[in-house]
Amino acid sequence: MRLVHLSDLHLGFRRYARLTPGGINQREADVAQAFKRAIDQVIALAPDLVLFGGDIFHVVRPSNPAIIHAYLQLSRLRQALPGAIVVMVAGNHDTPRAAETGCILRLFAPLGIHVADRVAERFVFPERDLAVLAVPDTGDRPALTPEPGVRRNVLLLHGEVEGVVPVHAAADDRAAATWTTESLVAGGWDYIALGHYHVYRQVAPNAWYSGALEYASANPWGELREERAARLPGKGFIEHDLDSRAHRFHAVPAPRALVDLPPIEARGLSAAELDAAIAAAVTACPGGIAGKVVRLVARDVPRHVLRELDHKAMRAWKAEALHFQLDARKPELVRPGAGEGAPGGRRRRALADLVADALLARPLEPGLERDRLVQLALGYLTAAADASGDAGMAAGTDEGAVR
Ligand SMILES: [Mn+2]
Repeated sequence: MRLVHLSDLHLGFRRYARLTPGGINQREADVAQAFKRAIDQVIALAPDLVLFGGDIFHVVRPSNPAIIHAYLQLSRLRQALPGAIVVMVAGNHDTPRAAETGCILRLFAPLGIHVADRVAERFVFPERDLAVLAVPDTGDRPALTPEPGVRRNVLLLHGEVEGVVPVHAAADDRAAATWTTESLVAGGWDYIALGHYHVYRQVAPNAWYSGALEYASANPWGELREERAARLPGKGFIEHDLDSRAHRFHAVPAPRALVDLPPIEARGLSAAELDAAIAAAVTACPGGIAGKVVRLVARDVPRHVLRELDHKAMRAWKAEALHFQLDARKPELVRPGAGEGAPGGRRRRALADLVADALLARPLEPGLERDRLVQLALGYLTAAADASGDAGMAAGTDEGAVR
């Protein structure tokens, strides 16, 4: 029995001001397009079971176009795969704070989709020897125990697994229920399908986040960085065989490129020199920046230099890209004793970033707290720098993630 696990569609997500010719927010259209592509791929795979891990919509009251798109795509899925079982849970984004608002996911139940939107529900399919415990992100915390006497037991849950999601990259701005890895795996499930974290990640031998289908969080640059560190091709979904345990991540081709250009170390540069460095970075972008979402970080930019930059050139790039962001950062405070040009300071800062990146992406043993691990490692780096007589290192993961 093969399942497909996808999550965090965030239909109706909007960002930036650009509209399509039809008047839809361009990023909203991209997110819709990614979902359509994913449904195409799922239909081609023809699985026995399709799991949606929540955050189907970005907001509790989605727009009519977002609702219609979701309905059409899910109808298409049901018509193409009439024999497949489809189960869906509500995520934190789908869940209204006031019960009387009601959950829009109910709309999909008449399509033959099994929806858990208020409380956890157990869906048992005796003819398939399958049970799915579906736990929405509504505050309901059922006992996570498999159905006795059934060969295949699946847990579908939207929530945050403690120690897995990096604090700075919290999947989104709304709090989700948290669970420990131990509480999830204790039941001995055949498969645990998780939603909430937007980057594909294995949490335990039988538990995975599928990740989102698009960069629909508050911090797409953190997502990109984590994907790079984990050597992921980008967004996608999971295909998993409950009998053979064959497991595969299917990438969904991104409707639009997000490009985080290599950061510029601007210390000591004049405005003209920084202008030239920015122009060079933009020119070096493979395939150009047209239509892309582009960020360029420039570190150590004093206010007066920022003011004097060539804003006309900047406007041209903003017009060419879907979104162009020059993320100019003020000089960081250095600790007393660190000279302006502390030798190797820049190299060691890069090392701190590298270490933090690797630890943020690394699969961890259950029970380890990721943030503590990162802090500990950065602390060791600082201590090593201190011991070697250099005090110029600012330990920390800058990256505008917490901005
Ligand atoms: Mn989400």
